[in-house]
Amino acid sequence: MKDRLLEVKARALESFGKVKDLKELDEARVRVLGKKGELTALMKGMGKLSKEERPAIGQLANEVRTAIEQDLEKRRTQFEEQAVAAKLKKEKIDVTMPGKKSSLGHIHPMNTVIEDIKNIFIGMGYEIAEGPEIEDAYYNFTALNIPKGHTARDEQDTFYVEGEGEFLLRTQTSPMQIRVMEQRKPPIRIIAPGRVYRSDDVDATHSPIFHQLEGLVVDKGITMGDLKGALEVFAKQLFGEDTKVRFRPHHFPFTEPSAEMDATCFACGGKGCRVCKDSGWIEMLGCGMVHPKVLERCGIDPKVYSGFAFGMGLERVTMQRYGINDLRLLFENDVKFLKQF
Ligand code: 2U9
Repeated sequence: MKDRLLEVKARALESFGKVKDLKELDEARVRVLGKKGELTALMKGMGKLSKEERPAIGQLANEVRTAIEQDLEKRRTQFEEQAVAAKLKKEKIDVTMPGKKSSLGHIHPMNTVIEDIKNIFIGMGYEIAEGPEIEDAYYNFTALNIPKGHTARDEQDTFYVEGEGEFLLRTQTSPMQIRVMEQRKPPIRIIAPGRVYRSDDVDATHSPIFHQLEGLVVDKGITMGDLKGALEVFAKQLFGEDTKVRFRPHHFPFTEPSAEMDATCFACGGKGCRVCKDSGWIEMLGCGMVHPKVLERCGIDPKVYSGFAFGMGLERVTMQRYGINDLRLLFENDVKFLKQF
């Protein structure tokens, strides 16, 4: 029995020395210490020993078990330490490496222009009015003195929405101002920025979806002088204090008299350059005194109140301000283009 115990111990320690990982070590452990293990089987045979042999053999058996368990523990620890070392090596973080730069986003140039223009008019006491993009034809045309049959109402210019009544995608933000005049009595000072729609094919200067900003002032004693003064201040604050403006007679159904306002080219100061096609002037917006019929239809007495209004295309202003020559760049979302701003 003594020889067999020593033989089991030697064989066990030798087999533990050959295993390659924790799994194989556990399999070797079971072969020796498991229910059907070699040492377990030997220990079960202890009952056959004489009373005189049992104490010495029993002590040797315990020494053999202890030696085997200690060797197992030593190797288990080695494998676990190797595993930790390998993990640390694999997941090593070099804290001296430069951090990954998270790229910051950029505000779209259109949004910069919209915020700048809103802030200029808020500084002059205007409020912001916003409203639906799907509009009733009444608010988009009739209330603006654009009667049925007017070319602006043609389908080749306007997106109509199928269904009850006559609904469409608004072609200008003016309907919002009609709604305000119906709901509030003067004094009114509002600007209405927003997306508008016209049936146009996309090219360098046209898009079926574009952005407009319109303004409306209604109060007692408002004159064309107030219009020119407010819009001159606007142009100077947007394009610089040296900017000059001029007004050219024009016609809109919703204003009378009407005008178009040009500003001196911000790129050349009015000397003439490629941006302004050597004219020295850039067309900025349309404007005029609100037509009395438009006031009347909203329940505002044109004999007591008067007002002025203006409207501008925001893509146009953005392209002028940043020297962008193709409208499509503003909505193709090319990051290389947008990160310049
Ligand atoms: C009400 C009464 C009058 C808004 C105005 C313009 C002149 C104008 C165009 C500029 C370029 C539209 O984006 S664009 O194509 N607009 O020229 N808009 S006066 O007049 C109004 C608005 C609301 C109740």
